[in-house]
Amino acid sequence: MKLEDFGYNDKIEKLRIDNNLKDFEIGRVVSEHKERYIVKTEYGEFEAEITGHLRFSAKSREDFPAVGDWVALTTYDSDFSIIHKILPRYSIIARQAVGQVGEIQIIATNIDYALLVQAVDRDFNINRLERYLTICYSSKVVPIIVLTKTDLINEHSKNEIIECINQRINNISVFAISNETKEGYDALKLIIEKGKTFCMLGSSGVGKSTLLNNLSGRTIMKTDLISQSTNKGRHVTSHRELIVLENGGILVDNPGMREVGIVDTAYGLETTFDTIFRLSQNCKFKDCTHTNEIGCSVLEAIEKGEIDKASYENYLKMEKEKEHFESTIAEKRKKDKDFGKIIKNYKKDMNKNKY
Ligand SMILES: Nc1nc2c(ncn2[C@@H]2O[C@H](COP(=O)(O)OP(=O)(O)OP(=O)(O)O)[C@@H](O)[C@H]2O)c(=O)[nH]1
Ligand SMILES: [Mg+2]
Ligand SMILES: [Zn+2]
Repeated sequence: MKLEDFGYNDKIEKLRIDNNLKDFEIGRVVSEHKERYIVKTEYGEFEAEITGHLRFSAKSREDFPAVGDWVALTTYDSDFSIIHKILPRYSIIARQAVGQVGEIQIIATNIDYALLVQAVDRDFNINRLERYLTICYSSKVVPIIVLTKTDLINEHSKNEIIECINQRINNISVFAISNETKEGYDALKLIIEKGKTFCMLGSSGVGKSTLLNNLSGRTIMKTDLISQSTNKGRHVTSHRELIVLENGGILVDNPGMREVGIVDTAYGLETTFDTIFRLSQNCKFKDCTHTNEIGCSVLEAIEKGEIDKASYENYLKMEKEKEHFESTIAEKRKKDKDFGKIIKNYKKDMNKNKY
């Protein structure tokens, strides 16, 4: 396969030249298993590890390769390779790492479009959808909503869900499909362009892998039912994987997510809740929290029924979460800095004592 088949283009070639990486081979990380990576190059698939230098100079998770990355590597005969450098990413989909306060987890990089997959049966949740949207907007990734399992409900219920989305979310394409009957597939296939990378995000069991298998014409990912009795989200897909589809589109499958903690860079919330942000320009106080202030344009709009109250509440929750995340990160950085100072002073003292 050619690199172009995996999404390589002039922009990435320019990055390679600008970063003086002409002497290396170029490949794309298609999956990751605990610091071992599978990288596809023009010459095939290679298992890869990173150089010691990359590992020791890494300050955070973001400095390690992730699925979707373009990397400069040296390949060896035995299908083995060493990654020397990660090319600059044009988009990063990230969330808060589960159970690690103040840590970021990269879901995938260099993604053009995110398919936000929700099943129309028990999974559909508009608040969660706004959460995914925020992640997309702060990642500079274009969101597309995909509702699955339409075979399980009637036309009326389906339209109700679409109406519910339209009331709270603007300007985003919504596709309703069934992986069973293939209803809606033709329309969805039209947007899966050759050379563009799509990433599927959603809870466990909504049909992401089934969709990927159907679109690829092969059984690449294992799929399974979630236990009906315990409703436990057994993570059927256990790792991320990037796959080239029959029609040339590139699709990343992910394990289902239970928690979607935002790591916002302001832009995400501003775009998802653009009406609230627009109104907040007119609030009497510059630092208005839109919760109890006099002269708050947001609260006035809610009063008049111009903003959906549930959407506003969801916004407040995420805004709080964002602030908490930012203050945790700031605290961490300060601690690291203080610790760095202690080490530096210690070294200084050691040197003083030497002479
Ligand atoms: N009725 C119906 N069942 C579906 C549909 N799509 C998927 N399923 C079933 O739902 C179950 C879960 O599908 P998967 O494709 O494994 O779900 P997933 O989103 O990949 O789940 P994780 O890998 O755990 O994140 C399987 O038993 C599928 O056959 C659909 O459109 N309609
Ligand atoms: Mg899956
Ligand atoms: Zn206000």
